[in-house]
This record gives sequence, C-alpha cells and structure tokens, in this order.
Amino acid sequence: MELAGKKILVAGLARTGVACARFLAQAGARVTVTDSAPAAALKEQRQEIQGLGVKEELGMPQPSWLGFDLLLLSPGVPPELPWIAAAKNAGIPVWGELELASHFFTLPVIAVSGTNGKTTTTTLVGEFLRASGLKPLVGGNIGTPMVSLLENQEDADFVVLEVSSFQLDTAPSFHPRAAALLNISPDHLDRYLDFPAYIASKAGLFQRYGPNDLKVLNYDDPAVRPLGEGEGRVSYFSSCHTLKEGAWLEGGAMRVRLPGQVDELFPRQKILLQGRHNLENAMAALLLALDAGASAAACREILARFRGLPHRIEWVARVRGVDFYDDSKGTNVGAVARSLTFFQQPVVLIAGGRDKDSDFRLLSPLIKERAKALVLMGETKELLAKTWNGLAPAYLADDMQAAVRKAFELAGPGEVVLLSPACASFDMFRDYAHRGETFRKMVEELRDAG
Ligand code: UMA
Repeated sequence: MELAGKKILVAGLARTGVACARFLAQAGARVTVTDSAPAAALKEQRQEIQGLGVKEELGMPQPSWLGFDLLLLSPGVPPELPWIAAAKNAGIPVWGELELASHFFTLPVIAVSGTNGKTTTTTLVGEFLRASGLKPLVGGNIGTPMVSLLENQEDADFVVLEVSSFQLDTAPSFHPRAAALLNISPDHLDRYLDFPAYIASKAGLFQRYGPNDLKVLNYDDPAVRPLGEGEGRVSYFSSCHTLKEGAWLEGGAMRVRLPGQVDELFPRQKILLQGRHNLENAMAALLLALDAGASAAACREILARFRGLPHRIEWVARVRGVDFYDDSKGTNVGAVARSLTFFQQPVVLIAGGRDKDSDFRLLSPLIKERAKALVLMGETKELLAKTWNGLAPAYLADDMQAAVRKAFELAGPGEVVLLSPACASFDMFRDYAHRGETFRKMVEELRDAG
C-alpha cells in the first residue's frame, strides 16, 4: 500500500492519532490532524508530532476536508458523525487504525476481543508466548497503538492484539490467524443501535476467516457460542461444562485438549488469578498460545506468578477489618455482575459515572442479593438510585472522597467496599485508571488516619 504523497486526515489526536500521524508522515503522506478539543487541551500531543510536517486543523469540521484521499479515525471518534458520513458519501475511504495496520502486518496476528477480560487475556497470551521462547509484539486496545508495533516486526514472531468493537468497525481488511471472543454483554449502547448491532460488530473479528484460522469461543455465552458456525477451526472453552475438546474445568484443574494432542492439566491451586471470569480468560489465552506453539510447562509457570492487572477486582487495603477493592475497570453492567458474584461477603458497592445507555436494571437481582448498601456518584447517581430503589440502602456522594468515607461508615469488619462503577469515568476522571488511583488514594488516607 503506497502512502507517499497521499493526503490523509487523522481525526482524534490522542494515543491513536499521534501514532498514526507519525507513522503516516514518516511514510511520506501529507498528513493533517484534527480534534474537537481546543488546542490548549492537546499541548502534549501537538508536541509529539512537531517537526514532522503535520498540519493541524483543530476545531469544527471544514468543507476543505472533503479534498482528502483518506480519513483515518481514532476509535473514540464515532464514524456516524455527520461530517464523517459526508466524507464517506463523497467517496473518501474512512479507515480506523486497525485497517491501516492490517495493510502492513507481515506476521501472523493473534487477536482477543470481548466485552470484558480482553486486556488480561491479551497480556497472558503475550506472557505465555514469551515464556516459551517466542517473540510476540503486544498492542491494540490494551494501550499501545498497533501502527507503533509495525517497525519492530522483523525481530518478532507474532503480533498479539487486544481489539475493541470500535476498532473492528472500521477495519474491513483485518484478518487474524487466530482470535478469541471471550464474552459479549451489553456495552457501548451509546454507540450502537442495539445489542444485536454490538454483537454483529464483535463478529467482525471473523469476517475474513478461512478454513485454517482458529476461533476460540466461550461455550457458555449464548451470544458467542453460535459464532462457531462458518469458516475456521473452533476451540471452545467453558467454566460450566465438560467438553470433548478445547478447555474446561475438571477436578480442581483447567484441562486443555487440542486435536491430536495429549491433555494438559493446569491445577487451580497453582494459579494465582482469582475468580471464575479469570479462569475463563486463562483458558482462552491457553488455547490461543498453545495453538501458536507455546509450551504448556512455560504457561504453568506464568500462571503460578501472574496476579492479574490493576483496577480489576484489585485488593487495595484492609482498614479496621474492611477490605477495599478497586474494580474501576468495571465500566459496564456485565463486568459489575462478575465482580459482585466474586464476593461471598456483604458488599458496599460504590457505583456511578458516565452512562453509555446501559440497562442498569440487569444488575437488580444481584444488587438485591449481594449489596449491603450502595454509594452512588457521578452523572448517573440519581438514575442509579431510582433504578435500584428499594434493593439496598442508597446514599449519594459528590466525589470519591465522600464516597469512600460513606462506604467505610456503612461496612462492618469482614465486609467489602467495592468500587465497580458500571459506567465510564470521563464525567469526573481522565480515565478508569485515574478513577481507580483516586479511590486508592482515598482508601490510603482512611488507613493512615488509623
Ligand atoms: N475526539 C474528537 N471527536 C470526537 C470524539 C473524540 O476529536 O467526536 C478526540 C478527543 O478530543 C480526543 C481523541 O479524539 O483527543 C480521543 O481518541 P480516542 O478516544 O480514540 O483515544 P486514544 O487515546 O487514541 O485511545 C484509543 C482507545 N480509546 C477508545 O476506544 C475510546 C483506547 O481504548 C486504546 O487503548 C487506544 O486507542 C490504543 O489503541 C480505551 C477504551 O476505553 C482503553 N476502549 C474501549 C473499551 O475497552 O471498552 C473500547
């Protein structure tokens, strides 16, 4: 694919936009960047592309943008925006970063998608391969833009990508050789017409599959299991059923059976990851990595020391017998359901943030069963109080400090305070990590105050 001389507009100037602008400018394209945020808010990003001959046209869309050969969207920029639709109607190709990178991948690509568990699974696949002496490049939605992996392909064996539905939507050429779809539950319904549209987006993972490509699918998820039909080899994993092949739980171990190979056992007492959802992530990662040539012994070693990633049911501290957990990455209803199910103890739940058109009623039975009390914050606090009215005592808080203090007041020794917001963080924080770190800081203040 020839980029030199092409007039390309990069929309969105955060991690993806900066990496794409750099990559395209270095390839000789005539790059313009745009972003709806004011210039002052983009100081760092603008510095990162200085000296590359990249033009800036920040602010509202201009008619001159219709003169571009290609429009490259960041995942956070919805393709349905009127000016983008107008460009499409004018015949300008509209690509995402995954589409661009797909034209330049020379290595086999292993992909991981799903509503929850993507980052943990992607990280595990990378670790399994590395521990087996292979050389994977790991990136995508996990945080490292895919185009920035391209320059290192010569020294590597695989590209392992975490892929979001936003990235899939604008990548018609994407063709991984193996991919896992972990689960699908309602999320991002502010971007999709309805849940079936979101499922269809996730199914895009397999859009170019041939007979030899591997699908790793969650047997227990009714939205995922049917995707085993169509082209490709299929390996299922299950945390509830015994399967003939694939990966499942049996007699205190994860059992993996690949076609024509002996069973491999991964004893649960030698796995540090906690919770059924994490065993599912681990099984999916094992199926992908073993198929790519990883050694089962090396995978066992990783599982014996991998504790999981921050902000995912992460234990923070015990203060006067109350355990505080940071699950700031619980940004959708499905994730919070998993987190509530994880605990046997009564839970004081801190929830709320920016809504993504979620149906919070889906959590009502679990709230009733597991939540001792609710502390609600952010833009959705009133909506959540109304939706969950009568299921548990509910209190509203103005900020994280007030939320943590109130939750501590409500929890007794042996109980849990869980931050698992079921919402995005952007109403009050930079991102979910910032929200989680703020929670931790407030908990540490409580602990230090004795
Ligand atoms: N912007 C506009 N116009 C708009 C919307 C946004 O100009 O209409 C601008 C914003 O002002 C901002 C930029 O676009 O400057 C933000 O773009 P972005 O949200 O795509 O941010 P990136 O930093 O490039 O992050 C993206 C992914 N973000 C999203 O999908 C929303 C990151 O996933 C990913 O890690 C990164 O690329 C590298 O691949 C984050 C995420 O929340 C973690 N993903 C969702 C999820 O996991 O559920 C899908």
